[in-house]
Amino acid sequence: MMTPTPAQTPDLQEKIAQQLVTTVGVAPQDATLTDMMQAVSQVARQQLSQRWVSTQAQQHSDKTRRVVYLSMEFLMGRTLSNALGALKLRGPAADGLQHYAQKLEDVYEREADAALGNGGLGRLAACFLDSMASLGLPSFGYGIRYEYGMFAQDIQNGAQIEHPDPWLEDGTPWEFPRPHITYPVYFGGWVEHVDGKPLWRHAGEVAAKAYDMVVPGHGTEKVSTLRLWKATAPAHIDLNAFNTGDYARAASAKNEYENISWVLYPNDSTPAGRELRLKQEYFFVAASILDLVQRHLSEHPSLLNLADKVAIHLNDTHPAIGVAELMRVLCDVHGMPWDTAWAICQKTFSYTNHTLMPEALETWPVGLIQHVLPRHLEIIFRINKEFLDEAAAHRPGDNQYLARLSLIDETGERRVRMAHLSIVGSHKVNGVSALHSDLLVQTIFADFASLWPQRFTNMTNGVTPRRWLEQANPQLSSLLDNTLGTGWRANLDELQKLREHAQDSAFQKSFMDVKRANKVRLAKLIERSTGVVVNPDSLFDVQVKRIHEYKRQLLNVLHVVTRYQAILANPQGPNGQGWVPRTVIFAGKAASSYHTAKSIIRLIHDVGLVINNDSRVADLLKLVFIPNYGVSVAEVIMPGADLSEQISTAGTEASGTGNMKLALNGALTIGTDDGANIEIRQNVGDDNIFIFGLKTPEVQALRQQGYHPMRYYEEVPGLKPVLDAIAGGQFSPSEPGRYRALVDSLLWGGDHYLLLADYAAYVAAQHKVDVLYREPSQWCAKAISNVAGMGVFSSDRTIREYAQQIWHIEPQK
Ligand code: 26Q
Repeated sequence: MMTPTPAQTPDLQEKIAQQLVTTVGVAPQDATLTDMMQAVSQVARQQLSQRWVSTQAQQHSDKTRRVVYLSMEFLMGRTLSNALGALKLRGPAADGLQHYAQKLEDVYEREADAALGNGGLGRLAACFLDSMASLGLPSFGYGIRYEYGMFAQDIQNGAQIEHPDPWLEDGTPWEFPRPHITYPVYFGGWVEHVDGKPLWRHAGEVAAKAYDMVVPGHGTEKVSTLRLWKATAPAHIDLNAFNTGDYARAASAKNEYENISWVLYPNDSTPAGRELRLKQEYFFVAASILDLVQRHLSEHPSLLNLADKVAIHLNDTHPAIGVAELMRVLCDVHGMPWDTAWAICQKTFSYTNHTLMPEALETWPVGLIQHVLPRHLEIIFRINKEFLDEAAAHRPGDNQYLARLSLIDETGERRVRMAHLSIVGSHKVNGVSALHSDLLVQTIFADFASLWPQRFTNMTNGVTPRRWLEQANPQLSSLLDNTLGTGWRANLDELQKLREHAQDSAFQKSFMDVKRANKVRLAKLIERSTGVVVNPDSLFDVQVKRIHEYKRQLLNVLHVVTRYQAILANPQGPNGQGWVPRTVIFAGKAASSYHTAKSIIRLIHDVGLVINNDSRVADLLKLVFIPNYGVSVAEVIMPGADLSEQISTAGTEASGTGNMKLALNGALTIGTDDGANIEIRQNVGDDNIFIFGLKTPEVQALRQQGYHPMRYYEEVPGLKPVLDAIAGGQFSPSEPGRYRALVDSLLWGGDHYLLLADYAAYVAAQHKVDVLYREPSQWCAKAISNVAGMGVFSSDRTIREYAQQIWHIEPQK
C-alpha cells in the first residue's frame, strides 16, 4: 500500500538548475521565464512519472476493473500549478525560483492552456479526470490530440475575430509520446458477405498514435491517464511515397491523413454535420476500443468477461459510434455470436446527455455513414431491427411509436439518431442535474424511459475544488485552512462548518479582505485586457460562459441599459440613496458561424463604449468584455466575482458548472429556476440566492397559450425605451441599424428564449441585489453561506456516484 510521502524538497533549486542545463539547454543565469517554466515542469514530470509507473503496474497485476471515459473534449487548461499542488511542491518551487529572482506565478503564465474543448462539457471531463485520479479510481480518459485547440478570441472594433490556437507549437512538457502504441483505423469502402461472414473492404486507413498526459491525484500517489490520439499516415503508405521520390506528393498525402486530428470543432451545442467531424469521432473511438481490448487480452484469456473488467462511458453522443464499433470488434474480428456481444455491449456502455435542445441532438445522414463506415451502418440497422422487434411486442401495431423510438429518423433525409443508439447500447443513461434528468424522462426520451425506467438516472455535475478553490483562490484557501483545517480539499462537505462563522464579524472582515484582494487582481486583468479602469469597490457582476441565445447574455445587456437610463434620469438613485456602483463583466466565445451570438458580443462592446465614456455616469456603472475566455482567464475571474449571472430560460441549461465555481468562491447567484441553480438554492438556502422569472412549467404554459413579446414591449415599464435605444442606434451612431435585427428577433421574431417575459422580474431581482449590497455585513454573511453550502458540488461527489451506481468501480487500495 502506498502512502503519500512528501516529495524530496530540499534540493529543488538544484533540480531546476539541472533541468535548465540538461533538458532546456540554457545556463541558469540566462534562463527566461519560459525556460524556467520548462525546467520546473520537467522536475514535476519526473516525479509524476514514477507515480504513474507504480499505479499502472499495480492495476496490471491486480487485473483491476477500470473505467474508460470517452470524450471528444478535455478542457485541461494549464498543468504546472496543478502538478506542483499534487506533489506538494508549490512552496519549494517558489523558494527555488527565488534564487533566480523569479516568481512562480509569472512562470505559470508562460504555459499555454490545453484548450481541447469548447465549454462546459469539455471542462467537466477535465474535472472528472482530477476526481478519478484523486479518488484512486482505475481510469483512462481517451480523446483527440488536436493540433489546434479552441480558437483564440480577439476583439477588433468590438467584434470577435478568431485566431488559430497552435498550443503545441513550442512543444508541451506534459505529453508522453508512445510511439509503439499505434493502431490502424479504417474508413470507407464496402462490405462483402462471404459464407455469411461480413468482410469490410475498407478504402482508407490512418494510424492513431498515442500521446499520454499524466493526471495527478491530490492527497494520494495515485494518478490517472489521459490518452490522446494523433492521426498520421500509416508507416507503409509513407514508404511508398518516398520510394517514388515524389516528396511534394508525400507531404500533401501526409496532410490528408493528419487532418483528422488537426482541429477542434468550435461549435458549442449545434452539431456540425461534416464528414471530417464524423471521421474524428470514429477515429478516436476505434483507437480507444482497440487499446482497451488489447489491454484486456493482455490480462485475460478472452473477451467474454470484458463487461466485468471495463466500464466505457460516453460523454454525450460524440463517441456513440463506439457502440457499433465494439459490436464489430467482438463479432467480426473476434468471432463472438451477436447476442453474446450485444449483452456485453449493453453491460459495458453508459451515456451522459448534456442537452435537451432539439437542434443540439446529434444525427448523421445514413448516406454519409454508408460512405465513411459501411459496416457500422449494417450493424446499426441490425441493432435497430432487433430493438424495434422487442419494442413492437409492447405496443403491437403502433407504427408512430416505433418511428419515434427508431435509431433512424425517416422524416426527410434518413438520419441516424446518435442519442437513440447510445440509449439502446447502454445500461445507464444520465442527465447532469436533477431538473435536466427529470426533463429527459418527461420529454425527449419519454418513450425510452417508459420502456426501461431503471435505465434513466441523474448525476448532478460538480467541479474540482483543487483547481477551482485551492489553485484559483489561494487567499480564500488559506483562510479556510486557518478556520476549518485543510481537509476540505479531499472532503468538500467540511465547508459546512463555515456556517458557524457566517455572522462572526472578525471572520467576515477576513473574508471581505480576501474578496477585495481578488477583485483588485481581476481589475488588473480587466485593465490589461480591455484598457478600462474599474473600481474594485464596485459590485462585480459577472456573466462568463459561451455566448448563446438561450443563456440570455442579451437579457443582461437589457438590464445594463435600463440601469444606464435610470442613472441619467435620476442621478440621486432610487429613494435618493444614490446608486450602488457596479461593474458588469462579460466573457465568452461565440461559435464562428453563429451570427446572433457575434452580434451580442458587438452590442456589449458598443454599449460599454457609450457608458464607460459618459462622464454623467462616472464610476456608477462600467461594462467590460474580457477577451479570450478560457480556463486560465476563469481562474482569475471566479474569485473576483460578487454576483454570478445564471439567467438561462428555465428548462434550457442542462446544469451549468460556472455557477458552481462562482458560488464556491463566494459570489451570490442571480438566476432562473434552471439546471443546477435549483440544487444550489437547495444547498445554500433560499435567502442566500436571487431566483427570479418563469419556471419550466410556466415557460411551457406560456409558449402553449401563445407568447406575444410585443405586449411586454408596450406594457412593461422601462422596457420600451431600452429596446428603442438599442434598435434606434444610440449605441451604434455610425451605423444606426446595426442592432435592428437583434431587437426585431425579440419583437417580431418570437423572442424564442422569452427575454421580454422575464425582463421585469430580472430588473426587480437586480434591485434586491443593490439593496443587499448596501449592507456589507449582510451581503458577506450570505456569501459565506454560499461557500458553506457548496460541498455537494465537488466533482469528487459526482464521480463517487458514477463509480458506485453506474460503473461499479472501487477505488484502488
Ligand atoms: C457536436 C457535433 C459537432 C460539433 C460540435 C458538437 C458539440 C460540441 C460541444 C455539441 C455540444 C457541445 C457541448 C455541449 C456542452 O458543453 N454542454 C454543457 O455541458 C455542461 C456539462 O454537463 C452543462 O453544465 C451545460 O449546461 C451544458 O450546456
